[in-house]
Amino acid sequence: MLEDIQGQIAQLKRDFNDKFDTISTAEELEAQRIAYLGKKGAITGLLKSLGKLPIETRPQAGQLINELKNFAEKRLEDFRDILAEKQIENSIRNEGIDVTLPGNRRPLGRLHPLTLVLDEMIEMFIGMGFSVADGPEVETDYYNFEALNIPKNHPVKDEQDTFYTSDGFLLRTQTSGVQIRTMEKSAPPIRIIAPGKVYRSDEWDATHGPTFHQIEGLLVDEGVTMADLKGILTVFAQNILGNDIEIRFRPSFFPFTEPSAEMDVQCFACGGKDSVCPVCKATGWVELLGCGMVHSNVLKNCNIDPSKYSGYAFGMGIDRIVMQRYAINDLRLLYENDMHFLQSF
Ligand code: 2U9
Repeated sequence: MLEDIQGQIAQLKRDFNDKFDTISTAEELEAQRIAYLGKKGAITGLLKSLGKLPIETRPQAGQLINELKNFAEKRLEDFRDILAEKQIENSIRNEGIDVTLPGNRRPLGRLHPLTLVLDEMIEMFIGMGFSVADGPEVETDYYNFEALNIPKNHPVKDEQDTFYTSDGFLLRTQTSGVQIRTMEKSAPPIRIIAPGKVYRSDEWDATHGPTFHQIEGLLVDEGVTMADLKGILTVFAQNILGNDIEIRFRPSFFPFTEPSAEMDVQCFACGGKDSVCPVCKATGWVELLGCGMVHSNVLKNCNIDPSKYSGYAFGMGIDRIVMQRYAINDLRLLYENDMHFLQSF
């Protein structure tokens, strides 16, 4: 009797194994499970028939059938994993994705040349004890002009024509409103720089545009003189252009400073030696910035007593310095976001 059962088990195992050759889907695998291990399955049936066997054969037959059952369960489980793997492979093949191809690299960004130079200058002034102040680019006439001793109808407003909104605001032509607000809020000593974007109603050409960048500085304290101003600007020029650079101050006029001056540096293109140099137009000098002692009217506008305090201020355009530093001959290159151009920095 035991031999009969052993024969049946061996046959069942062969059938069970052979069927796997025809299984290729999860549904077919489930049908296989039901056919052998379901309620009416072949292995389940064999287990149920144990009761009809002579009592002495039952333990050994039971063990053999249970071994078959465990074998079948394990084989079904393994095949489920194989099918899942095959399914992933198929879907990758059908979608046409080659996972062995290298990924798309995102190009690494870098700082814009204007930012590079601006950051370098900010570092320098921070090193000399200045703090960075910030303010709005959309301004009122008061903070951009009137507080700076530029009354309505002053001729300088022609040179600094800008963009006006219909409700009485304007795009700032200088960052000076930042310093006015700082003076309104805090008492001297004040030592700040105001870097940022400014606007003028200019058409684009190689050296002009409706937007450019400035850095302005302001120091207000007791006993500040023009000598302090010359000292700090000389150190600044030496830091960006080298210790051997020649500097000169020329008298000038700004409504917000008195006296006013412009600072020139020796032409760094020709060193003053080229009689046809296009950078200095053969003068040997290049204008770097404007400066002066803060006008007493400006101090008064901010409730600072000009008989007790004095201050100096300076302002310079960054774009022109960037163009000189990197030998860029057209301002528009700084604003076109051409990747070939920007990648060279
Ligand atoms: C306050 C008082 C005074 C800032 C100054 C200049 C001279 C100057 C120009 C340089 C080139 C602007 O970018 S540019 O066109 N600026 O020449 N700016 S003094 O004077 C101030 C600022 C704020 C309260």
